[in-house]
Parts: sequence; C-alpha cells; structure tokens
Amino acid sequence: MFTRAIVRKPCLAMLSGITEADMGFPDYTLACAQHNDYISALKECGLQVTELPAIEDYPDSCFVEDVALLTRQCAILTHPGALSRRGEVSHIEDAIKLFYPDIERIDLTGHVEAGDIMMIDDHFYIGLSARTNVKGAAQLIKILVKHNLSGSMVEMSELLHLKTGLSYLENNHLLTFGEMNTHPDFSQFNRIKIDEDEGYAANSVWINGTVLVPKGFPKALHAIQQLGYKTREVAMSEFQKLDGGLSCLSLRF
Ligand code: CIR
Repeated sequence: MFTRAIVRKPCLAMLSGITEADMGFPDYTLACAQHNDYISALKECGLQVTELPAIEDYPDSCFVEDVALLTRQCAILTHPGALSRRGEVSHIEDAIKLFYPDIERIDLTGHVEAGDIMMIDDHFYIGLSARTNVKGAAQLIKILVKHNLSGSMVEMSELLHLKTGLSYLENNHLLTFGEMNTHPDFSQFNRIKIDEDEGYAANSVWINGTVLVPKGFPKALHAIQQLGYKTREVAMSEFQKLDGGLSCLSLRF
C-alpha cells in the first residue's frame, strides 16, 4: 500500500526537455491540465499528494521519479545519467527530507535514474540503460542490502528506462513490452504483453488496487481490466512527447 506521493509541476521550459519521441513540442497549458488530472487520479487512489513548484532551470524536472528511490526502509537520491538532469537531485532532496530522516545517495562515480528501477516487494530490478550504469547499480544494491532489501541488474538495450517497458501490477502480473516480453529475468511472472502499437501503455501504475493507465490505449486497458483491476485513465499526450510515462510523474511511497 502507498499513502503518499510527491509530484512537481511542469515548467514552461519543458518545451526544451530531452526527447527522442519526434512527436512535436508539448503544449504547456494542456500539459498543466493533464498534470492536474494526474494529481486527481493519485488522490482518488487514496494518496496524500505533495505538490512541488515548477523549476524553470530544469526542463525535465516534472519527471520526479528519476531522481530518487523511495522504499519502505530508506530514501536514496540518484545521480542521473542525463547531465541536464543532475541539478534536479538537490531540489527533490529538500522535499524528501520531510519524510525520511536518513537519506542515502548514489555518488558521482555511478549513474542511476530511478525510472530504471522496478520494485517487487523487497526486491529492486535495476535496468542497465543509457542512463543507469553498472557502477551506479552496484552502489544502489549495496545500499539496498544495508537496509535488508535486495537488488539485481537487468541487461537491456532498446528502452529509455526499464519501466518504459515494464510495470508490476502486483499478484505476479507484469505488463511487458518489446525486449521485456521475452527477457529471461522475468520468466517467473505472468507477463501481459502489450502490443507494439500500444507500447506506451506498458508504463502503467498500480496504486492500492487501482491501475492508472495512459488514455488512448484500448487493448492495454482491456487486458488490465481482464485481470480484475479497477482502472483509471489519465491523458498523457504532452508528457509522451518528452518520452515521459505515467510512473515518471510521481514518487509514490
Ligand atoms: C528524459 O529523457 O529524461 C525525460 N524527457 C523523460 C524522463 C522519463 N522518465 C522515466 O521514464 N522514468
């Protein structure tokens, strides 16, 4: 169960956020409206939401998931692989301090973005992507073990972040896309394979029994509903233009 979430309002500078989507520039007004609806969806799932102000210095700063990992035992600040995102970390630290007395951190010798980390109970799968490297993942595993948690590295080559192609929906159900459909590390799970034309919906989010699903992906929505979950669609078009998925917009703990 989760009780809280932290989000950060998108900034106008999001128009120059990192992207390989080739879907055009986001519409800032629409992005803010979608972000507000996202916050409503979190609240509908019973979360108390801390809303942080926009920071114009960091175009991608609304994607708060990447700069910290919040677990039941500890909080860990990451060191993003993307140079333009590293300054976001100290800003999220200020918000996290209110909830976690001791904060661990990935040091400058390694890279980790927490979009590459998928939690399943007390185990954390860490994708080795262009943003998260072996040195960062090794540091992270050491910290997790210190807190009686565990972690393992996942080889990957196609996706931006691990959770771009994976979402754990609890009860052994795992949404998968692309290279994750057949990845050997996840063979023990019931994989629900998302079709190529709906790949963006592989990043959906389980919160307290409800699954938030990006709007406009009917096959994925139906497959999730068939598993017995209540679903809540959230329009995400403006964040998709920046390669950002549903999970990236919040830290849930
Ligand atoms: C980036 O490339 O860093 C942002 N434009 C999108 C980050 C998405 N975060 C995530 O998938 N966890």
